[in-house]
Amino acid sequence: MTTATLSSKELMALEDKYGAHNYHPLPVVLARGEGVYVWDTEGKRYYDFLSAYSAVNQGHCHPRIINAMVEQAKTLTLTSRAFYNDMLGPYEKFITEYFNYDKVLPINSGVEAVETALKLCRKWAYKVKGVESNKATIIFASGNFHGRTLGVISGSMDPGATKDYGPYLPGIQVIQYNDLAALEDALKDKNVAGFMVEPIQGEAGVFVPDDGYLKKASEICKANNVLFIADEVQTGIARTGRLLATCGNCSCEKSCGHNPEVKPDILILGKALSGGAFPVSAVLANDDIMMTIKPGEHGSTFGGNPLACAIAMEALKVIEDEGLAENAMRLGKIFRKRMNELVEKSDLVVLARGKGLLNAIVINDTEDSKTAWNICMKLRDNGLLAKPTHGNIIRFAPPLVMNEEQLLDCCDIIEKTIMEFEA
Ligand code: IF1
Repeated sequence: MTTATLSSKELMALEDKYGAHNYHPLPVVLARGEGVYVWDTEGKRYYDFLSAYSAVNQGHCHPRIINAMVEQAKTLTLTSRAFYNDMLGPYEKFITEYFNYDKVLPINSGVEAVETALKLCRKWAYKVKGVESNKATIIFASGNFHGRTLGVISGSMDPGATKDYGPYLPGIQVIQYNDLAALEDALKDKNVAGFMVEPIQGEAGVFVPDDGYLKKASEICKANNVLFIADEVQTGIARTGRLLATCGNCSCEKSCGHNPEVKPDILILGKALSGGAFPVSAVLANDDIMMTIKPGEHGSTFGGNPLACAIAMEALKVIEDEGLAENAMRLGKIFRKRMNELVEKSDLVVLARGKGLLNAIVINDTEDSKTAWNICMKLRDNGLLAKPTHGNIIRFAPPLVMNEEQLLDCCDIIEKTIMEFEA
């Protein structure tokens, strides 16, 4: 099937010569994907344990999503929002009912949705809460990752993401993640308009907060008339074993967004909203918040385009029809059990953590060591692709269409690789 005439080595050399050096990829050149698998240019098959940072939850090239994409691409792709299009209304009705919000603001990339949420929060602060002009503050949590724009990195503590990009946007304050007292304290300032938080911090190394943290944090926000803004770009769409990570322990079977443990005032989605087929993101909120933005006050050429609408609708239907949240929940438990056994057996792996199929293992070495990277190279050789985060942490996030047999096979590969490495 693969028709590439260039070798992996040649293709990597092209990227090195002609592309900006803003990435340092694992040396493998992928040419094809299907379900839980990807193939390199030489035809070697791998389990994908990154899923494009949880964008490919529905699996690579899901036939239903690709079909919706192709059919819509043949019909109408872009009108801009200067005119109506016949896909946007149906999509908006579908997604707002799916997640139980009054309104959606459709946009493209994850960070654009985060920016949209920040702007919406500020608008609400001035028009509804009554914060004095230009005084609004939004609270971020330490260790956050919300994307790459100047606005968003202004709330980042990661030198790699921020260094030499100043001056930064004012009106952002960072508090400790997973610290309710810090939140209570920050919210004493009447100019605080919102609290932006990832239900599980992905980039920080799959850091799961204490049970009850999100619920309590949202209650503190409510009591102080502050918007609770959930960035579910990475954790959302079934990844953590629920439709949303903020669904907590709600037992609603369909889309547990109908009866969540925590209901964010503003919900941010991206990545798997398209199953990885196309950049599609969304901001959801109720009318009292969303209606503060008027015509001409925010937008994007591609936001809400018919192609994105068709893809996202199908991608969300696949999540439900294939029971991917339940599958992620079930397989996640098996995976962590196996990884915890590995922690017992191995001196190299000190900790396994996560929820659903968003997991990580912590390697027994310093943050600046190459050990995790070298393990990922060996995993690659053994047919499984994963990437270190923060030096000594390896994130494991396979497509949610994985079955138990495949998962056990993957656990064997990881175990074998770690044991080889120790030997
Ligand atoms: C890269 C990390 C993951 C996100 C959350 C917003 C965005 C992201 C919670 C922005 C994006 C991506 C970006 C990607 C790497 C990846 C990542 F390691 F950098 F942190 F997933 F863990 N909110 N995360 O995780 O979405 O604009 O990229 O669509 O290469 O920067 P985007």
